[in-house]
Amino acid sequence: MAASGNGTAGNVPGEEHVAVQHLQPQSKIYDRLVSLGAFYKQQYGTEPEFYVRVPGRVNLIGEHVDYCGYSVLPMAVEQSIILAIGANPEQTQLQLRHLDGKKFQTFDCDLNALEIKLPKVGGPAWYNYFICGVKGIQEELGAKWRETGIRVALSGNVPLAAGLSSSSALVSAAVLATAHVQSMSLDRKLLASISASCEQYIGTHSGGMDQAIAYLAKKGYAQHIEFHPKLNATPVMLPAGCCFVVANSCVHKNKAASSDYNERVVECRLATRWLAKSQKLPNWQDFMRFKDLEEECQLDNAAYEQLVLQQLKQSLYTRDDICEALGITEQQLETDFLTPSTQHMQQFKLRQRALHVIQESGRVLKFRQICEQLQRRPSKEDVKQLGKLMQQSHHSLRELYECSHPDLERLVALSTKQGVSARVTGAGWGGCIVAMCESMEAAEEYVKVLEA
Ligand code: NG1
Repeated sequence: MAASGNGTAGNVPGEEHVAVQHLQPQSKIYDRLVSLGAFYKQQYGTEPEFYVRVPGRVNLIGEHVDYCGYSVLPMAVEQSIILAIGANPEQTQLQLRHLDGKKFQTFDCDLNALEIKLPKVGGPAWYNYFICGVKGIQEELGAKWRETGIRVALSGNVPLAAGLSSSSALVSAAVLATAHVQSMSLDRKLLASISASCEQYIGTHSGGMDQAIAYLAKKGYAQHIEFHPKLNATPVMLPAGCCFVVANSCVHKNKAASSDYNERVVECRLATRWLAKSQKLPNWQDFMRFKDLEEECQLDNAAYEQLVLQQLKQSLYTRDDICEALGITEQQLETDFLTPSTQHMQQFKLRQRALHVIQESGRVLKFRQICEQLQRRPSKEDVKQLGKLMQQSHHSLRELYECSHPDLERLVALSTKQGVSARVTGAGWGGCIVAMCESMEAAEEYVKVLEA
């Protein structure tokens, strides 16, 4: 069973279901499946009933916009999480075994008493991501949840804390596996939404990009994923001949162990509320996401940018500034806007964050449009435009969103020197860049330079 690739049509129009496939010995991942199956048998003394595979992803453009309601353009990578699963009706235990047992400790707990433990310092232990997924299905099923134990063996090769969505691949895999054990219908969009909601138990107030691409990726395409008015994915063919290279700075950034990501989420929510008030909307207190405000005020991208420049100042906002302008108390600021990990925030950058989000959302639409144009008629100039959009995205992430890292900058500088357009991919502050090379040969040369 795989949460990427082509799905089978469901019974309900518009639904696309995860395909349940038979193991193909010629498949690229067959060897991984066989060794994971053997590990499962060694651990539990019986064969697994089924496998689940969920890919990591690389986002080509549209960074830090999903939680503001805007669309993104990711694609799946080959690296994936694979689970071998079996139900155990005799008891109600969740049993987790990682193939790399030296790094990832074994975990057992009762499915009726799931608890996600978030440490004060450092990131959560790996099995918490799995628990999120099981909890997501438990909540979805409510009284329909069937008591049965779940045995799991896991193999993963998505680089950790590298912006390639290893955490969401694990959460989404747990959701898919649990849904199948519970004989639920495997509608991709529903499972993607459940996965996005339940990953919030980890404490990161992320959008739904990673979980959406985990379920909606299609071989040979990037996906333009929209969240508004509802989750939707449109396959986008990338320009013929171009090669996208993902390079890891090897700086680990565990989002759940820092407040950087949630701080940006908070600033975006505050900026939205501030702008909504400036527009004298009767319901201005309802707005939390830039996209909803855009729709309400029927703003196009340029008008939105102007609004940000007119209404938000460059310098830092204090708590007092915010409370006074929004007519709220400090306590309301803490309960309505700040998350548990951002209670310490004293100052906020609103204009810079808002500008990035609005401009980046425009770049995603342009990127898709140019890709579609390129399918109709090849043009070197258009390919160059795609590279420019990636460069602008990176510049904005560095300057306005402040989520780059000196080692990422070194990679980007090396790329520019080679005439290759590159940008940080994923949340940033470390992790990977994605670079666009205009031919396979150029990519080979480029990779040699990076390796050197
Ligand atoms: P990564 O890079 O995998 O941590 C995070 C969020 C995405 C998105 C990007 C930035 C999670 C699970 N994912 O991805 O939703 O906001 O950052 O574009 O937090």
